[in-house]
Parts: sequence; C-alpha cells; structure tokens
Amino acid sequence: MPFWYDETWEGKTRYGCLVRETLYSEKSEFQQIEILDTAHYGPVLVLDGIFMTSAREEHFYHEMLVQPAMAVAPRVANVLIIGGGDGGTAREVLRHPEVERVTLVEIDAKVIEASKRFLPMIGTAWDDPRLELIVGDGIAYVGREDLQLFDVILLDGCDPVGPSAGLFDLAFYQSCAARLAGDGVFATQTESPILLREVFLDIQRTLRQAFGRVTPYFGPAPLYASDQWSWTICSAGVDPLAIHEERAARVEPAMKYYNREIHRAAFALSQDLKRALDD
Ligand code: SPD
Repeated sequence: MPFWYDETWEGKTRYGCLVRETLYSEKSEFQQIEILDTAHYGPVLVLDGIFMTSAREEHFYHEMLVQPAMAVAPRVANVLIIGGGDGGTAREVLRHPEVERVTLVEIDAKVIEASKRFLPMIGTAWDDPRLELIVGDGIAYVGREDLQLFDVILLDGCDPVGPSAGLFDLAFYQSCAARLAGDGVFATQTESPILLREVFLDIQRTLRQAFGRVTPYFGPAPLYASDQWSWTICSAGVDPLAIHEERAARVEPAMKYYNREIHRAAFALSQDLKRALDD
C-alpha cells in the first residue's frame, strides 16, 4: 500500500512524498538509512528521517555544490570530498579532465553500499580510477597535518544535527582552510535561507571566522524543505564570479541545471539577506 512519508521541521512544518515501496531500511552504526521508492522523485535516500537525494532531482544539488567551485578555483587537480556517500558529488567533480585525484571520505559504509545498489543513476563514477574512497571520519581526516594540500574541498554533509553536527563547527572549518592550497576553494551546502534562515546566518558567521572570503549562493533543491537552498564558496580571496570560461563551458553540455548564466545569477542576494549579512 502506498503511504506518505513526511520530513518534519521543528514540529512546525512537514514536507512529504508518496512512497510506493520501502526498498531498503537499516540502522547503521551512525544513522537510520532508508531508500524509498517515491511516486514523483523515484528512489530517495533518507537519513534519520531527512530526505537526502533522489533520482529525479539530485542534479540541482550536486551540480550547484560542485560546479561553481570547480569553475572559479585556480586549479582543480586535487579534490577532497567530505561526505557524499551517494556518489553524486564525485560524479560532478570527475566530469573535469583536469582533475587528477579525488579523495572521498564518507563516514558510513552502509550509505555507500545502499547508494551503489539502489541509486546507481546518481553515483555513475564509482569506478573512475582517479577516485580514492576512504570510509572514515571526515572531521578527523581534515585534522591530519600530514596531508597534502587540496585545490578544492567540497563538504557534502547532512543538516547540523546528529552525526553531521561537527561538520558545522568553527574548528572543522579551520581545519578545511588549513588543508587548502593557498588559493584553493572550499564549498559547502549551507541549508535553506528561508525555512532555516537563522541556521543559514549562523553558518555564514562561523565560515567568516575561518576563511578570508565567504560568499553564499542560491538555487532550487526540490526535495529539501522549502526548496530554496544555499551553498557557500569560501577561500582566502578567490573571486567567486571569476569563472574560468573554458573549464565551465567544457562541462555545460552534460549539465541539467548549472551553466555560466546560472552561476552569475545564483550569487544575487535578497534585500533581507543583504541586510542580515551586512550586520
Ligand atoms: N536537508 C537535507 C540536506 C542534505 C544535504 N546533503 C545531501 C547529500 C546529497 N549528496
């Protein structure tokens, strides 16, 4: 029997999908993992009751997390992904022929296993020889001082609750900044600027303590509460609008959402956020 599955926020709002069938449900060491076959979005990955990604609309999130950073980073040879166990972020990075090595550090092996099995349309680059997969704690990983520096670091985590809470801490952001090459670029998802406005602003304030230049940008994420989503590019001083035209143009034919016009438009700020971020 089909049933409604709702993601609930602060007991005040619910966002739901009609589910045809539960394809997978297991509690890992870290979280409850579910794969639901939904009527509209197809298979959906859910972690601890929160929608993470779906076959039908994942491109909005993954393209927007990855491609703006890849378009403005001076170099993209060596990329680190923290989280991203569904494989969508790695897929987007590996579209770039200049990428020599991608290190993906995901804490939960069961998320990777379930994604490979039920969401193969998202993780299409698992077999790329440039990808090194590490099952481990991303926070501990970036804290290591023996690591090489990265040209780009991408944080593809969950919301600031449960096992992901530490991924929003100043200490973690400072470790990421320390692992970046001098002109390297860090990008992360930074929640809904509408439904979770205070969380969004809080993350911006924390990022500003760790990086010299911090710029949020916006786009749709239909599976997430309130749809309007944000990501943020951080660096010592790289201009987030200085697109490497040739590099961005090369991936555009493969994109469903991102292109250079979207890139420029995504950095526009509402009046409300302009004021809030100036304070
Ligand atoms: N509210 C959900 C936020 C989830 C962000 N990460 C999704 C992971 C997709 N690779």
